[in-house]
Amino acid sequence: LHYRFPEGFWWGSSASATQTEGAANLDGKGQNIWDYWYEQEPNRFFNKVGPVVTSQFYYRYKEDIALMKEIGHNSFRLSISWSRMFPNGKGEVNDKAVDFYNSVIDELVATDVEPFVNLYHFDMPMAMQEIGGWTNRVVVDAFVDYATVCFRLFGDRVKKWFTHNEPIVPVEGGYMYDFHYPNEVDFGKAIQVGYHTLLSSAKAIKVYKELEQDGKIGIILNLTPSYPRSQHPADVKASQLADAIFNRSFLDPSVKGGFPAELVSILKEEGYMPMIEEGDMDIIKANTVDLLGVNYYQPRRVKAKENLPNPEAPFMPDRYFDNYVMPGRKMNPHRGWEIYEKGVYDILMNVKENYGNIECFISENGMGVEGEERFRDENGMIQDDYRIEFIGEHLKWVHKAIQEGANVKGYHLWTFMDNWSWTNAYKNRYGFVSVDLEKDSERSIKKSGHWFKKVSENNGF
Ligand code: BGP
Repeated sequence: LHYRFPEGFWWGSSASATQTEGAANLDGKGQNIWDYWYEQEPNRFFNKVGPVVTSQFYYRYKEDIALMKEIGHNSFRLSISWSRMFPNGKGEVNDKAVDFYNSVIDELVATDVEPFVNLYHFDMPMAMQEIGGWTNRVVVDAFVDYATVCFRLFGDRVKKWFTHNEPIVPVEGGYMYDFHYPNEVDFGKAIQVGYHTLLSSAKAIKVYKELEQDGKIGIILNLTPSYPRSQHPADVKASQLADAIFNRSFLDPSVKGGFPAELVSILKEEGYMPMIEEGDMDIIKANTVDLLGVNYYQPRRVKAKENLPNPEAPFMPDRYFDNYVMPGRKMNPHRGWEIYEKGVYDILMNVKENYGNIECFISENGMGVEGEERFRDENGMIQDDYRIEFIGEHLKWVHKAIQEGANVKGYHLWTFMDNWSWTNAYKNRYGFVSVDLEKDSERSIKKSGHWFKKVSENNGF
């Protein structure tokens, strides 16, 4: 073995409710923003495939959990659907949802696959969006009530909780760059949404601690390490600003209990400070995470604006920097994302050095590929050697970070099985397990799944 990982390393994968469950209008589930958006604008979605056509985890979770075990998972992250638990976002809990999540959790525990449970994965209940979603503080309290019910119902068996997955994404997608509902471009709302999401996380953590359930609670952040085009001070400054806006905006308050000073000063200067109530900052300060999930897909390369920003134009971060495609980099052509394996090491070392070496793990990393069916061999197995290479090359850097003292506890691939992916629907496939939509969602383990089993069994490769 060249790369041996610490004893008890978490090997597994992650997924989310909207992307895998299906049964989107069954058993009392309320609509969430994805169900609604698809109903309104199916053309936005690749091949017009909507969130009802997913991997049918709702019906097939037993089979799926057996497959997880078969490919060496000792842990798996799922999300609970807020709108399944509370069809109106608040009020009466839906008993059928409670039964479903109880059964899933029991099955995972019985199979020795530890459940990691996330509470919010981009899936705002429509009833809450109608009153403004995360722009409205009432929704923060509704989320905390929902979280509290989940802790009470499932906390006896779930010992790893997460408040949010990639909270910057609904900010960017919903209020800056038009790829999540409500797809408005409004930087003031974007900031308020980001702030309220973070506050909801701290408040949920507070409740969790008060319940003394003997588990850990964290947040999952998509960290995109920022690299300047050159060492020219303008490029370096642009890259630092991108880092403050897209990484440290959530990383600093989640781990250190306060917002980065650069971010606060630019928001003040631009007149975009969110509404903060008295006492909020104390809650944020006192309720930081125990555990940090790091999703890593791609770096961010940044250069200074060639033309100075127009001071009259409404503020958007990209008024201060340009994203920069570095020539000659390895790309994933299906997703248009750069593949830069060392980025994962840079993040982990940054967490070690600047964030108190908090316990962390890779909570997502993966490679979406279009048209994988063409790699199916005569025995029906998808020969995804490119995925094995992708995972292996990232794991080498994770291993190096651990050797150098980073407190990294596990690696979860995005994702367990091919699933429905926001506006990209089923275009890019990410799973260890393929889902054949033509054949009643038949599952089959890809070559990478068999490879991962060995990695997990040997605790290295
Ligand atoms: C992350 C999300 C996942 C997943 C993944 C792949 O941002 O947490 O939900 O979708 O990215 O991205 P995509 O499906 O857009 O290719």
